[in-house]
Amino acid sequence: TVTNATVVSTPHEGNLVIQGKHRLANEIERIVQEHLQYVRESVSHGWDLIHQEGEMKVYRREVEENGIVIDPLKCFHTIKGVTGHEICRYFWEYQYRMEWETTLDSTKIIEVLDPDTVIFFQLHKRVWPAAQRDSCFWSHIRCISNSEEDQPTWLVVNYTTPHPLAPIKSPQVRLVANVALICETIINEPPLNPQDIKRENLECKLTYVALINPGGWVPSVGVRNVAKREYPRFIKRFTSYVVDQTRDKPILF
Ligand code: 16C
Repeated sequence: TVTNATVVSTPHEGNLVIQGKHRLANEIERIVQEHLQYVRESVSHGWDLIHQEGEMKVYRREVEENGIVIDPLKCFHTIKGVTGHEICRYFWEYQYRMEWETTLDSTKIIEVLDPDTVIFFQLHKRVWPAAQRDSCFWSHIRCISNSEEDQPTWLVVNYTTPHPLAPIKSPQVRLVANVALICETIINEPPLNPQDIKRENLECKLTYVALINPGGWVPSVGVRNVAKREYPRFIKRFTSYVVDQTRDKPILF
């Protein structure tokens, strides 16, 4: 029996699955919309370009709250040979995470809310002399169709949530994350027949935003140095990982 007011039907292996609206559906909707707005805001005053390499540009805004660094970060990149769906899929899927994530000790899924939404519990590498951080967040992948002709926009949002299976245990400190990866696919010199699109015709425009609150005091200079080094390293490593993984596979539009 479906008791919730709103139900959606999704095809799964040829059957229709009726899903009730889960407890986080409204929050997810709100946060996804916020990111879609935020991604359109340009980086102007207050944003510093902290790293530039080829097509990649990483910006941050220095912000502190009660003496704790919570600098928002925005990264733009263009990657040849992959689609936005591929980039988002590899970022969202649990099975690939430890192959590209270098700042984690562990990751696990503690709940599946629907086919596109799971809850992760992660243990981050310790940055000396600060206490080790962990995180618990819902992770949602979504495809947004703009029009019949255009390629859809894909996005993944990772957003902190409490969970009974992930109690906060000292000495770990729980960080607060609000991260989004938003990708558009561009088809260059499109062949007349869409079936003939090759990887060389593809380009993915990626925007990555991270709003991280370390959840407790950490020396600001240290955090800013780690962030300046680690975000560009993550973007480079993760995107080349996806390029390598998909090179000889059929294109996932
Ligand atoms: O978005 C990324 N990864 C996703 C899947 O894991 C997910 C992650 C969200 C949490 C990101 C917070 C990372 C802070 C961890 C601090 C440990 C850094 C260890 C470095 C050791 C060499 O969305 C990709 C995330 C890429 C993270 C780059 C690191 C940024 C450091 C920012 C400083 C935060 C405070 C540190 C407190 C000690």
